Amino acid sequence: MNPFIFVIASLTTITMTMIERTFLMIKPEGVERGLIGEIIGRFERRGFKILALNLTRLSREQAERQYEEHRGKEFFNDLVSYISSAPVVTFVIEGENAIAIAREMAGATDPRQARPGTIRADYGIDVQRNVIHASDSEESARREIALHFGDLMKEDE
Ligand code: RTP
Ligand code: MG
Repeated sequence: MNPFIFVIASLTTITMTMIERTFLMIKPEGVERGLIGEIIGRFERRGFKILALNLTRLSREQAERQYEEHRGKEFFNDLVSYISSAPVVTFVIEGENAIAIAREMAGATDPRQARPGTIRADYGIDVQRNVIHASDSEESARREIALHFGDLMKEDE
């Protein structure tokens, strides 16, 4: 192979296959409706490794911190009350391009707009009760993993 093409191909492979971690949360109705196994199974079958997992109920403060980018928006209070109203499952996955792929698997925010085959389309119809949260960027993933699984970050230091 032409050495120049080889270098470009190798660089492309390196940039295309970034091993990432991302934060996910099955929202209260997902837990209540018995969808935990169903949803986690999708990430396992896709090939992601589950690095941390917790069935927990978020305090109001934790829910506010989780969604702090939305503070001041008209849906913020309802969102925080809802997320802290009952148990959720928080988990961290690891794998190639985990952040973008998890967002794609979650689907559009409003389940009515989400593509069939995505979690939000397959299990919901209500924008607030849209079953799952997935970090939307590398920065959010880092921040949210630290917020919910601080110990996991310490292990990496
Ligand atoms: P998430 O953070 O939960 O993964 O959702 P997302 O990135 O797709 O959407 P985002 O804009 O971050 O909104 C956070 C959550 O707020 C609720 N929401 N309600 N009533 C409304 O118009 C409205 N808009 C957003 C949704 O539950 C959304 O997931
Ligand atoms: Mg979001």
